[in-house]
Amino acid sequence: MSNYTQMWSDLGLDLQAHDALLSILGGAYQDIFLSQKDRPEGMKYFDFVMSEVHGLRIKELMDAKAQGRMVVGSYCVFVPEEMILAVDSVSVGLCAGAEFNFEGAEEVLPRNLCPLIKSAFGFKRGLVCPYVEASDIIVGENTCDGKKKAYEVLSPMVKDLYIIDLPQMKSDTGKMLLREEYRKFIKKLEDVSGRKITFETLKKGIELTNAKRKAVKRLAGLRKADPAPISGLDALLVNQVFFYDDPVRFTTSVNTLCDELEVRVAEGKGVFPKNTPRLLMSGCPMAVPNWKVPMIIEGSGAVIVGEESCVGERGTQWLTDDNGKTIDELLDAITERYFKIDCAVFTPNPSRVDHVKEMYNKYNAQGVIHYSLQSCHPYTVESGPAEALLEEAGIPVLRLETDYSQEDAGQLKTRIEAFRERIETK
Ligand code: BJ8
Repeated sequence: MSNYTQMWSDLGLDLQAHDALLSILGGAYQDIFLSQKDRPEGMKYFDFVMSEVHGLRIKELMDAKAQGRMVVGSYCVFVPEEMILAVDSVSVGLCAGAEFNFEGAEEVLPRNLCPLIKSAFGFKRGLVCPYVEASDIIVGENTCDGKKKAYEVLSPMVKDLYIIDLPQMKSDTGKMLLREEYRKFIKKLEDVSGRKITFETLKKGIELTNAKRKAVKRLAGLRKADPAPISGLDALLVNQVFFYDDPVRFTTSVNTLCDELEVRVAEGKGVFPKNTPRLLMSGCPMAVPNWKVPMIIEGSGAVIVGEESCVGERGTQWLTDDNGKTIDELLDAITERYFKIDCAVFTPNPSRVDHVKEMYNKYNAQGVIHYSLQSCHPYTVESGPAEALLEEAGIPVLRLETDYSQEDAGQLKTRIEAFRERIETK
């Protein structure tokens, strides 16, 4: 990596802590990703992105800011990237997936909060995330109680925290609330950026975001093949980079990767032998660098063939209809699109289980691993009924609840191996 010390210092990072974080990340990446066999050549681009995730990409953000563009950070797939692009701003995902500075987080938050929230606070309070520090606006959202209340604590720590209120039920009034909130969000973006959203810029924002989604959907479709042409770890990485990278470059790179995978599929080549047990992941999002469970699964002789998650298909499966003729019609289409997201904060939330079933069949999976982060009430509570419904439909389920530490790695491995044996003998 080039020397970005001055840039990090200008952003106010704690350089020593940041160096320590990068060194842990680099080591983990080497062990988990670069040690995989028969990786597609197209993953080299994503290796490069990860090697420069706090370097070149941040430099790009700083260059964009110098040209008068805003950086907008967010923690949830309910924040419409289309709108951020429509004011010529840069959208970055901020969800943190590492157990870093939890002591610092626990000084201002309860200990028994989900690790995703604690990680975001650990990064902020430890001054190690250049994305947070580069953000002109950070967008929070009223989803789970943990995030909703934690944003109150975060607000005085950041430059400009804006909250989108979200409905909790898929009702007509819920949809009206979402539409109104998105209208207010447009106003906020316009006020801070000093740019007006026009029909043309919003349509362009939709097209760019849809292109990204189409590319990752194409990648998902290729994972139907047996042998799997790409590991679940690498596919997860692509879905993680989705939130950070330049949208046009990301789309091109995913499509290049897909071109290569199409050849692999045609030639019957894969990263695991044919008939390797195939698993679907479902549950909480896995933010960078939360790779623990996929690493254990694929190290245990199974392959992950899909992710029913916000870092995965829950976040990307729907396109936004771009046929509207006015800004209002485009806003309606955006609202329709986002209102379909079946996050467990909604009650009831039946379409999520339907989607798991659909993915299970589509990707020829043999079992589902339901993944909940500890203290995540929405997904942990939903996991029981979800398991019952899936098992009733003949779909084997393993429910896991874990955090970002490595302490339970041995126990997880034992349970995952037993589950793999169960689906192999089915
Ligand atoms: S749309 S899943 S990205 S809220 S894991 S913080 S729910 S306690 S991340 Fe999410 Fe948006 Fe929903 Fe998706 Fe709370 Fe659970 Fe923690 Fe979570």
